[in-house]
This record gives sequence, C-alpha cells and structure tokens, in this order.
Amino acid sequence: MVVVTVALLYVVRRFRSQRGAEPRQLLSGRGLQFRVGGFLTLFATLLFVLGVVFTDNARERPTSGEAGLASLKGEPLKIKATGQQWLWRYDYPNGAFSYYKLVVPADTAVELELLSTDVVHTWNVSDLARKADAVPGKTNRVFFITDDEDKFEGNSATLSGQSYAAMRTAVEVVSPEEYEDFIETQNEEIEAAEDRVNGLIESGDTP
Ligand SMILES: [Cu+2]
Repeated sequence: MVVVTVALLYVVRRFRSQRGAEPRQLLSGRGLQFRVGGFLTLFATLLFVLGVVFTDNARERPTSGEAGLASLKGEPLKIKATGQQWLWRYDYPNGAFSYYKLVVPADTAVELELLSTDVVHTWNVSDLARKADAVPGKTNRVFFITDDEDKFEGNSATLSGQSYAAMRTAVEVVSPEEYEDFIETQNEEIEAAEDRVNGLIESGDTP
C-alpha cells in the first residue's frame, strides 16, 4: 500500500499539467485493443485448461491395497457419517456404530457417506481427505485411504450453531484385525446395553 501510494504521488507530481504545455496524447487505434483482448483471452483459456488438467485427479477414487481389509474384495468400505448438532455419528456396514471417533482399517479404501439431520456440518480431517459438507437431505461422498496407523484429528469448519467449535472428530487407523475386533466389541456393547434397557422395561423400572 505504501509503495503504491508513494508511486502514485510521485506520478501525480511529476506529470501534473503545466501552464502552456499541451499534454501528450496516447493514440493507439483499434489494433491495441484487439492485442490486449486477445492476450487476456489466451491467458484465461490457459488458466482454465491447466486448472482442468491439474485438478482431474480430484475425481480419482482410491482402491484398497494388499494389506487392506480382505473381506471387502477390493470394494471400498462404506461408512455413514451423520452430523448432528454437535456430534458425529459413524455407522459401520454391520450394524455397529460409534460417536466422535471413526475407526478404519489401514490400506483400505474408505467411502464416507456424509449426512446431516439438522444443519450443514463440515467433515474436516485435513490430513486424510478433502473437506466436505454434510447437507440435510443430500448425500455427499468422501474417499480416502492411508496405510499410516495413526490417529487423525478433525475440526469444525462451518458454523453449525452455538457449540460448533466442540464438534470435533477423530479418525483412528488400525490394522484390519484390530478393526474387526473393534466392530465386534462395539456390537457386543450395543447388544448388552439394549438387553439392559429391555430388562428394565420388563421389570417396570423405566430407565
Ligand atoms: Cu457441525
């Protein structure tokens, strides 16, 4: 800003009109307009073409590697991620679910189906995948794969209400065996909890 302002002041002082002196006229004719217009069009076309070339792989879908979850036979592991004020719920293929933390097997292509029950939420685990919105009434998809057995943190990226900042998530990448153990444990715990609730209802003590 300082450079531009100083340059402007200099030019205004240097070229201000002087008594009796006729200012120089810049005459160009039609040619110049076409040359400038043509150059800008070419530049815009080039940007467009390069943009398409370099973002084409954004459509690419990963395929599972050798060390991935074998039971899928190369198909991506489909997991539903539902955003609700202000928590993420993950539904795995065989009835298991978890809140806040998503557990996935390493070296396996994951297809996350993003849904929302209320407002727009953004699933944002930037070390694993692109940012994507969970929009009510719509299904968005995010694909990712990693062989890095680690924990990845995700933050909120869209204002989805007063507690949006607390709407974090985490992705834990584990070996396929550990993943299957996790699913089994979740299913057992869910079943045990359901049994407890049903037992209370039968005995008349509503939980
Ligand atoms: Cu949210």
